[in-house]
Amino acid sequence: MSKSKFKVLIAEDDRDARKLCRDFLENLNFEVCEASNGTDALEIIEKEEISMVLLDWVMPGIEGIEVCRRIRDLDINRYIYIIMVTGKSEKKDIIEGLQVGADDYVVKPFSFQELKVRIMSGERILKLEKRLREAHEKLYELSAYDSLTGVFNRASILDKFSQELERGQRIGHEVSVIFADIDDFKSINDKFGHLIGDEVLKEVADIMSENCRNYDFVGRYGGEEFVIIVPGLKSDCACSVAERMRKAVCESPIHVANMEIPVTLSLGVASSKESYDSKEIIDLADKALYEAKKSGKNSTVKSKR
Ligand code: GH3
Ligand code: MG
Ligand code: MG
Ligand code: MG
Repeated sequence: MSKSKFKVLIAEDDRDARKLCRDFLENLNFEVCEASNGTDALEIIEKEEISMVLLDWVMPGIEGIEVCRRIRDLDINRYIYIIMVTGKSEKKDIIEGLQVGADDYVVKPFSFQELKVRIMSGERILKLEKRLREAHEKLYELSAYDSLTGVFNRASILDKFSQELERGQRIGHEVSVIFADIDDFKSINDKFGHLIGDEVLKEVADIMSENCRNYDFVGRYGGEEFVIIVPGLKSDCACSVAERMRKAVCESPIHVANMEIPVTLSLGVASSKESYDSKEIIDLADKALYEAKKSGKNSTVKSKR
């Protein structure tokens, strides 16, 4: 049988009981960690990717019930399945254990047969949770990124822009935006075909991503238009970023399918100095871009408001 992907923590102060549980879990192919008190248990949970905890109640220092409470207060993006395994067997104990967040409750002395089926039921929940989390991540990717170029799509780049504007306003940072449009892209399509045009779009998106900092955001606004959010930069500095991108694109032809395709960009830059309204700033960057087109393309223009 292959090793289970889930790591189980045994939090139990009795050494012999811990050893018995470890052997038992290893026989079931789980990866196992041990803690002999609540403090160590919490430390391990913070550091390691623990999926399930077999949690004793009575332990020196922080007791199991408090450990359980604190696990549920953790800000983590996966589920930890908790089985209280304890000598405390009164109804009120069981109620309290489940109330603070245990998923299951096993009273000592227990049979390993019983523990096994309870662990299996926990494993079913964990597998289900993992599948849901992965599906959720996949959906997020599909909904946030442009499927052709891999950069943010229009909706999410506008979202990022609003978030960055809000953050910039809060911490007193200017946020600049660059609007970039491929020059005469229609004629690239006409001359080389739509599929080659698609490849050019991907290459241009890659070049733009390579030429900004990793806390900048590149997005496809539509067709052959891109938006780059540059937080913390005044518009003059953002113009330098825009110029760097422009030069990186135009200085050597783009290679697609053994062809060399010369590509140029026109860019417009505006910043939060002019407005804190995202639509207004984008409109200003768009107007600057229009100026760049009017004055002969392959250039960067800063908004002059
Ligand atoms: P300008 O320099 O004024 O920007 O001229 P242009 O030809 O780049 O601009 P125009 O708006 O006339 O044409 C844009 C073209 O981009 C037309 C459209 O077919 C093409 N386009 C839009 N989206 C895609 C896409 O996903 N793939 C490809 N291959 N072409 C696209
Ligand atoms: Mg104990
Ligand atoms: Mg264009
Ligand atoms: Mg355009």
